[in-house]
Parts: sequence; C-alpha cells; structure tokens
Amino acid sequence: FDHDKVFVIFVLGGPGAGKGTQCAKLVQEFGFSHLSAGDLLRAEQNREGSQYGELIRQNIREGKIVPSEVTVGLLRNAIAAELEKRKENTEQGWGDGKGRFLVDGFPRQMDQAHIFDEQVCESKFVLFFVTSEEVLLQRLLERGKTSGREDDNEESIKKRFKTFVETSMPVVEYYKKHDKVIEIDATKSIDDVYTHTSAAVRERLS
Ligand code: UP5
Ligand code: MG
Repeated sequence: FDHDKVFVIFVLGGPGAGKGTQCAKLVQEFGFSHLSAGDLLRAEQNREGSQYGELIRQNIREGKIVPSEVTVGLLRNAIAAELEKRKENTEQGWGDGKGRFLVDGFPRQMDQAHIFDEQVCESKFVLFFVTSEEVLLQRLLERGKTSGREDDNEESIKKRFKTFVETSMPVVEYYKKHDKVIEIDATKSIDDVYTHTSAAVRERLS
C-alpha cells in the first residue's frame, strides 16, 4: 500500500451502538468510503465458492471473532479496489487519488490492530460510541425483527456483549493510551449523536 494514499478512521463501539448508522451519515457529509468489517464478512459468508463461509457463520452466531487473517484480507482487498478506482479517476484528470476510509467494527482484537498497522496503515484516530447494554439490547432486539441477521437474537447478543467487554475493550484502551480515541455518547437520538460525531470529525480534519 502507498501510505500517502490511505487515510483511515476506525469506528468502534458495542454491538448496536450505531456504528453503521453514524458511518452512513459521515459518508454523506464528508465523502468517506465506508467499510464495515461485519458487512464484508457477511458478504464473504454468502459468496458462492468461499472457503470461509461456514467458519464465518459459526463465529458470528457465537459472537466470536473470525480469525484475523480472514477479516484483514477482506479489508485489504476492499481498500485496494477503492484505491484502484481512485487511481483511474486521477488518470481521467479528477480527484487526488487518495482513499479516505471509515473502517467500522474493526479492530476488535489486539492482534488485528497490529496486523492492520503493519499491512495497511496506522489509523488517524478512533471514533468510539458508548451507551449502556440495556440500550444496546433493545436496539438489537428491535432490529432483529426485520434484519435477518443470525446474531440478532438474545442468546447471540449476550455472547457479543461478552466478547466486546473481554476482547474488544482492550483495543479501545490501547488506542486511548495513544490519545487516539474520540468518545461519543451514543444514547440519544440518531441526529443528536450525529451532531457530536460530525463536529468531532470536522475538528480532527481541520
Ligand atoms: N440505532 C442506531 N443508532 C440509534 C440511536 N441513536 N437511537 C436509536 N436507535 C438507533 O444500529 C443498530 C440498530 O440501532 C439499528 O436498528 C439502528 O437503526 C438503531 P447500527 O448502526 O446497525 O449499529 P452497529 O453499531 O453498526 O451495530 P452492529 O450490530 O452492526 O454491531 P456489531 O459490532 O455487533 O456487528 P458487526 O457487523 O460489526 O459484527 C458482527 C460480527 O462479525 C461480530 O460479532 C463478529 O462475530 C464478526 N466480526 C469479526 O469476527 N471480526 C471483525 O473484525 C468484525 C466483525
Ligand atoms: Mg454495524
């Protein structure tokens, strides 16, 4: 990877904190490319001929972390594809060829953070959405009525919470030590949360 061409913001927070929702709004305002690690894994799970389908399905249902090489590989490919598009654009005479990415729901285990740093780039900063487990549970159960996601049921949700606390919070703590974390209260309405998100991002970019 050409490090000058990639700019990455990590978006973290518990299951249902609103990472995907806030990223969609950031895309509209700032023109970032949004890469959800969970979405990439679900797409790979359903891709015909994937050797990882069953492995991904089992881990997601159990709220466990899919082996890091798989997820980093998917992210690398997605970033490379986007950069290729940008390069073509610059050849046509527009854009600066840079890719600005929101990497959503990743890294959620310490080894992933190190692998990504080495193989792709260091993130500029981390957005971290926080609210209570009660709020998260309500949101996910509500979404589960229509999402079709195999992990939006009470049993899987509890397991996702456990993994988040035990495995993913240490990643957030690590980035806090490096002064990279912008913590945002994700309890209020989507628009209220976005007011803070947007202001925080604008400040960091300026
Ligand atoms: N909603 C959102 N914001 C709201 C607000 N402010 N007020 C009221 N409602 C709000 O939102 C969730 C729901 O809440 C939606 O219905 C939304 O309308 C509503 P969403 O924006 O989807 O939240 P998000 O944080 O993105 O929740 P998600 O369920 O996607 O988070 P997870 O982190 O659990 O899921 P993800 O897809 O990232 O990962 C799924 C699984 O993949 C993991 O459990 C793991 O098994 C696997 N995985 C890996 O193994 N490795 C990885 O690197 C990543 C994932
Ligand atoms: Mg999501």
